[in-house]
Amino acid sequence: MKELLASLNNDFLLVDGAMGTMFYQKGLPMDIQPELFNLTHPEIVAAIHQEYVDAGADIVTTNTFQANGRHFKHEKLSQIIRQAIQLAKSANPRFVAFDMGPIGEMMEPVGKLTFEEAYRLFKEQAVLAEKFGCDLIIIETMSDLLEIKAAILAVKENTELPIFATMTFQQNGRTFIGVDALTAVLTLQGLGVEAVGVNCSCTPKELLPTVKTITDYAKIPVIVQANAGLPKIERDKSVYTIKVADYVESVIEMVEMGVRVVGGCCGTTPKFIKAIRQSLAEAQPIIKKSKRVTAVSSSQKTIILNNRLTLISRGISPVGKLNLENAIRNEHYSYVLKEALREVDAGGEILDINVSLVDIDESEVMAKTVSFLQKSIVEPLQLDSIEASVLEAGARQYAGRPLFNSVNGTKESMKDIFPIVKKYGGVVIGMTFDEDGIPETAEGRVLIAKKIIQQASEYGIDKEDILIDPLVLPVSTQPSQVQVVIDTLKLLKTELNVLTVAGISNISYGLPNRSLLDRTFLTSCVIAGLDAPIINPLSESLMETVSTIKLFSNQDKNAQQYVK
Ligand code: HCS
Repeated sequence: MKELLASLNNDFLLVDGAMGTMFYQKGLPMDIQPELFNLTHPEIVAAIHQEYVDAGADIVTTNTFQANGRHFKHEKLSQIIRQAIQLAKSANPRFVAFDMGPIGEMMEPVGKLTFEEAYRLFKEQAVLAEKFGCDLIIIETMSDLLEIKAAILAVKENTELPIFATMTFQQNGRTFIGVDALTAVLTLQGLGVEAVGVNCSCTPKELLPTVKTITDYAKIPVIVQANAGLPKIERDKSVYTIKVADYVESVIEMVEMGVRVVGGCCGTTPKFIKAIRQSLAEAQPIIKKSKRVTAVSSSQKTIILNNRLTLISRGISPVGKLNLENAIRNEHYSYVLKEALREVDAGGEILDINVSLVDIDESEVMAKTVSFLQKSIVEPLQLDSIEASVLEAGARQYAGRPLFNSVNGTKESMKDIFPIVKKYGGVVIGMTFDEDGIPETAEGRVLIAKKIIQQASEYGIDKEDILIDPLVLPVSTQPSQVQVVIDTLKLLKTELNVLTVAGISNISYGLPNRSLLDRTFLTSCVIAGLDAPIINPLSESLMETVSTIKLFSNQDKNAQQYVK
């Protein structure tokens, strides 16, 4: 493992090319599961591995693309995986990667595969792969962020194996179920894989824009295994027509973008791998500085919160909403969805989900709510609970990069919440109070913010993955509150340069004409440095103010939204 990680961090790693294409070229029958060839034609599988090693591949990939429990009973699966790893080892490569492809059935709601079942099947494979001695796992050809997440968690929670994770993008930059490259790279690297990237589908040239997005945002090594294009039928035979030299030319462009793990996918052969090896001999690995942004995602949409006003919708919270409370309690998720849609249609860009009610299993309801809402809602979700177990239940099944609401400066909260934020790779809101309560001064609140950021770094959480909440108390009971919040926001910007979030309507509790107070407060906070107000987007007057702020801050180019 150490040798692999050292090469990964300092050098190029060359992965092999296609396996299926090689079977086709060697005339093996195409109407049986190719994973069975490990048992029926071991000499051919071994010879293919050897050809790739001879061509210069550092990593050979086992013939196990769909060696999973959906296709094989456990006993047979175990035999196949054992033999596949032995055959790969027989070629004496530097590293053997266990190949883990999609289960072969669509995830819910398009198909019937549940997250738990996918996890179970991936776990079965991963445990066998580690037992029989592979060096790493390449999870590949994934289109669904939830499926690849199930695979990553299954490998990480049940083995010690490093993971390279690749998804398959079409020329339009999305997987065939709609995941874009930015969302994929942010979500997958958040989940703690060792390398992230793309494989299959397009030629390397067609993949260049997708790869550019990935190399721009990846904090970890990037892997690309492109196809030799799409096959054409010539004289009843399927052929790939791209020339090796053209393929390698685009690979070199990718290397210049910072890609350091390359290999081939469908249509590529040892000739391609040999040519890449030769071209890498003259290239220098580029260790690129990635763009550091604060970003949250659903499976189809990433919001980068830097340099813009982002509206977090109060969203799904039963407080003061009896119908919603009843719906959550009785698990009427279609009602919950209806409420959620009202909020996002009104302009909520990130949707808060809070299901804390007495007498319910909050974790279970959080998981089900997230699962249900994300099938219909494109906006990223903010998981809201003070319980780490509830946040984890939501994050586990979330197909994206969640916003966690929240951690605070108490030792207990940081100890409980940070591991969840790190494991599931989200962004977290840090509330500026601790064991001693809420400081009365801006300086006191900023000190807690510093403590939160410092402690988060011990868990490997970067500053850009934290939003600080200066805490808003009602001005009716805390007359100096507005000034303290404004001063805290200013200090958070000047001293910590951190992004900020605040619940706007807390200011007006207990007073008449709340909307006027909220609007005025929102404007003042944004001028002081508030990035992400938590608001009720169904309040028309507040949304009018938002549109004014967007116009004045030049986020509404040519006043297009304002004049609507
Ligand atoms: N790695 C497999 C599947 C690619 S889509 C193969 O056949 O080479």
